[in-house]
Amino acid sequence: MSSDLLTKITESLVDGDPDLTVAHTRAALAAGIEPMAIIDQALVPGMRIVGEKFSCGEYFLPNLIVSASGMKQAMQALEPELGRRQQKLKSAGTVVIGTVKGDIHEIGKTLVGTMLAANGFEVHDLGVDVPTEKFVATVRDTGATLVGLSALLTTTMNVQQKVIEALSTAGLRERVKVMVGGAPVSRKWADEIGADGYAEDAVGAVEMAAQLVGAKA
Ligand code: B12
Repeated sequence: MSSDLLTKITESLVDGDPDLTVAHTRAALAAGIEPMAIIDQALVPGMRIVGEKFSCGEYFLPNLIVSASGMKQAMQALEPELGRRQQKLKSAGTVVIGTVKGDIHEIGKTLVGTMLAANGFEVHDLGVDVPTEKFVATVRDTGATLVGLSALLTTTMNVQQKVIEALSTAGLRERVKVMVGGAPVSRKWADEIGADGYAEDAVGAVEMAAQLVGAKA
């Protein structure tokens, strides 16, 4: 019975039906399944499948967006119960993410943030047009070990470099890895500006994040 419900949650997430994912999630809670079990045994495996389908070309961006939204809504449904039980998500690491100053493109950055959260990272999404000092202050305040910088314009790519320099100036560069991305960004650019990692898409970003945080531990 409970494994049936967990399977239904996973399937609806993979099929891209957020309403059904939320409905099954609520049914699972009502059936007495622990919120952490729903996350670990249904939602996270579902997002993993979606990521694999995207990587092999079976799924496309819209699939990723809908499933990520299903995951997000299900997590929102679970949050009060998690709080009540004082269960904490086992964090894979703390990440600060945002689109750099001068750039208001948010879709890709938000997708990366959502996928990171779906994969167990504690994500502080600063939004778009984020001042360099805000990245630095949030890294300092949250103790984040990873920062993700998004830039969609050739004219704002250089701001990624400015953030890296500002982190160094603030004495934080030793303890924080920097991952960059966005349509005009490349691995070559990442190397040039001294970033630790680059990923082409949200699935790659999760892999890169796990690698970078693992490398830090
Ligand atoms: C939607 C869009 C907009 C929307 C943004 C709405 C929003 N809420 O985000 C609006 C209409 C506001 C907009 C405005 C502008 N835009 Co625009 N926009 C786009 C468009 C069509 C799609 C971007 C998008 O959302 N893609 C879908 C997401 C999922 O993909 P993504 O952002 O690339 O993100 C993925 C990866 O890059 C990566 N990634 C992204 N961030 C990060 C971060 C990390 C850490 C990692 C690891 C990975 C990662 O993972 C993501 C998920 O797979 C692109 C075209 C394009 N091909 O990119 C132009 C585009 C980016 N825009 C462009 C331009 C010129 C502008 C404007 C200057 C237009 C104008 N004259 O006003 C303004 C800029 C305003 C500003 N100051 O930022 C140009 C940029 C050209 C250039 N080389 O600089 C593009 C390429 C269009 C073009 N071909 O000319 N835009």
